[in-house]
Amino acid sequence: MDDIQIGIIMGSQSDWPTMREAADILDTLGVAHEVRIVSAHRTPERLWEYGATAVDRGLKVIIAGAGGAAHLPGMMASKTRLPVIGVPVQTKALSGVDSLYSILQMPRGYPVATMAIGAGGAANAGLLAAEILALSDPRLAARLDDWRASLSASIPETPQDD
Ligand code: RP5
Repeated sequence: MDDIQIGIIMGSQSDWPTMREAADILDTLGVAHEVRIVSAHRTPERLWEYGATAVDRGLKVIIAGAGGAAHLPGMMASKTRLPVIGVPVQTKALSGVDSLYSILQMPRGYPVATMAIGAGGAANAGLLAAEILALSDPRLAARLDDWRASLSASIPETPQDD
């Protein structure tokens, strides 16, 4: 694998089962990445440090997942000009709609590319990050094309009985 260009961050250890989906897809595509717990509320200095150094460390895209009052993706977008992809983690109380709205409704000037709630959203965050890197990496672009063709080929034309 090449230099680490994608950072996956999440607000809590409890987000990892969801955010692992992003890491797994990047592993499948052979994209180097790092994974960190960075909480907007519990470790604000860690958040600030991560955002302040991300460009100089060579990161190109940040995937940020959080649940509930999910301020991590937006705060990270306020601290770095790198593209931030937000993943709303599903919550027990409000099923992740709280996470979704917290991440989605950014003020003009500080975009966060917001994915769907939960594991599917995390997987898509990994894919979107890889697609961004593939704009300037033809070998990764070829691997993505293969992955997409393989997914397409796995879908049957007709439904089967159980
Ligand atoms: C958020 O609070 C985290 O992103 C997590 O989704 C949620 C609950 O965190 P824990 O109480 O499980 O640590 O900050």
